[in-house]
Amino acid sequence: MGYINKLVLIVMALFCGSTMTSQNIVRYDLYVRDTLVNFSGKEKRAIAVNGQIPMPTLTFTEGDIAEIYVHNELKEGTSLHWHGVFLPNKEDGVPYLTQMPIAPNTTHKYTFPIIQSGTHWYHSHSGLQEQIGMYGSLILSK
Ligand SMILES: [Cu+2]
Repeated sequence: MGYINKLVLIVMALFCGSTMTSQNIVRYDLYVRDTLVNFSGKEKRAIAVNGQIPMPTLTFTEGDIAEIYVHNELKEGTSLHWHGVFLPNKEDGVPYLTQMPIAPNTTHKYTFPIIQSGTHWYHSHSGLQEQIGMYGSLILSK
């Protein structure tokens, strides 16, 4: 085998290796629960995810595969929309358009490859859930 052929093989092996190591599966589990907040002397219903408002900041690196498990512990349907993120349409999180609502006491898995970088946000696309706590940051690094 010639020197050039060997070089081509080595370069290809390096390239494939780096491609494979960049395809990390990054998993988050989000537990969606009713809660009460009191910001002004009066208790109001709110929704906490993993016990917090806003929802947890999700961090990914370009090239990752996102796996986000949504555990709906509400008494109503929910959904998550990944604002401004390029993804397969079925993962877009718009109830009755790209999926059915995530039913109470069920788990839904969103999965999509991260093919961009930037600071984004994600939110519920069901009713007024976004306004009462279901919004969070999405950090996609280079
Ligand atoms: Cu949005």
